[in-house]
Amino acid sequence: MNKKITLPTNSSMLSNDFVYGVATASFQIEGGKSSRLPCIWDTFCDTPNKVVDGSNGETACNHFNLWEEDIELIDSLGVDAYRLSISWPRVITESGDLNPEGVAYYINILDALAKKNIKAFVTLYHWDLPQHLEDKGGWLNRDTAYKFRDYADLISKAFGDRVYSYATLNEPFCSAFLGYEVGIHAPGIVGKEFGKKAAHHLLLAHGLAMQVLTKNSPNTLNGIVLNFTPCYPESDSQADIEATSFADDYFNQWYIKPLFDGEYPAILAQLPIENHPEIHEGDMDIITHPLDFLGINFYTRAIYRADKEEHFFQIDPPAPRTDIGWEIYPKAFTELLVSLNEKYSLPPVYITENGAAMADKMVNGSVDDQDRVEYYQAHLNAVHNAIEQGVNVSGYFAWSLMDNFEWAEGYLKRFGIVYVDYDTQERTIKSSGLAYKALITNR
Ligand code: GBH
Repeated sequence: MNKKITLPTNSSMLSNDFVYGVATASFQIEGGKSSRLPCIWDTFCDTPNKVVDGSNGETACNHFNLWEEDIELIDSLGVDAYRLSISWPRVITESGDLNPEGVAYYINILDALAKKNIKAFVTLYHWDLPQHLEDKGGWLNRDTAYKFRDYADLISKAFGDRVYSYATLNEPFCSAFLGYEVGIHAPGIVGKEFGKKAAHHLLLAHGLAMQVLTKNSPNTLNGIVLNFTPCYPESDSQADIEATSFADDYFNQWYIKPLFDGEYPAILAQLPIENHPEIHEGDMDIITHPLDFLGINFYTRAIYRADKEEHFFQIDPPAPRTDIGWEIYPKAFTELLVSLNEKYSLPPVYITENGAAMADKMVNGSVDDQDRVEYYQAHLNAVHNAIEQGVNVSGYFAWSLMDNFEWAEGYLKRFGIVYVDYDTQERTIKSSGLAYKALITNR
């Protein structure tokens, strides 16, 4: 039985102004490794026992060579927009100049999208830091923020008016915490003293890039993409509630509060001094640069209890879960959007990622992923409910266009609405892709 994705007939999400898109990221799909500089994910993949299946981004979905047919595929889904990221090590040389071949690659993509009237949502940093910058300390080195500004400056000038929206960073939480505190993402650095320092340099990089984007590209929607995993207490005991609030400040509010309020959450005072970021005078003014939009990525929630030694303890997610083990809890999506809207004066919000890994089976040439269709249905309803409660949501992107390199999970987890056979590089639109297309085209 083919389930449909439906929304109430009066839903603003059925307006033609609401932007529907699909999203990808450079390292996860491109391959084409030999024509760019090495990045931290190349190094991480080459380090034993970091990526579950021992894979790497050398070929990925071979989008570096197959981009033309992939744009036909995107167009065939009827979407209004495509969110892609630029590989910094593909477009900037080690001496900091533009690499003309790398730039031409993306200009061809942007021009092909324009021909099809597909809005380009460009993310400048989706985790593929040039390795030569990591060799000088990466995001622990304040100078990397200025290197990022220079890259944003050069690339936005080169792209001219081809871009609809720029996001500076994708999910600085992941770069800072997963990359420099627990080390499960590149560059794999471990230590509580590093995470918040990296986070501050990332946010500084964001603010500096916003300054040049506003100047070079005043007509694009310029902003940032943050991920949120809303925190819920296991019980209504005071101790569990306090532990949960600490976790929320540490993982979620840490990245949004400085953007709007110009300060980190008050729990900063409870962190040992050696774990503090190094904040220079004027940094917070740079970080609070006004945003044209806020991108929000949502996948799941997390449940916490109080702990004797640590500030909080995250319990195993209850069922139902996706194939990557994350709980399916769409209500948290509505509650997140409503609570952010209460706490901050938000610019228009775009849901820049939402989706699910499912254990897809290719049977007789098709993938009937009704579980993923249900996930999309429930989460689109959740966005609709938030809009009903006053949140200004302007668009929604499915993560992901196609199955791809799922970071530390390698190619084992599939998030696509299009199936990828990695042996043949054949793409097959899944039932979820067809249902998404029907929703968009029948508006
Ligand atoms: C995004 O990261 C990325 O932008 C994208 O590249 C990636 O492919 C996609 O999502 C899918 O992973 O341990 O239960 O508390 C999302 C990263 C997902 C990190 C949820 C925190 C918490 C799950 N976040 N995760 S749990």
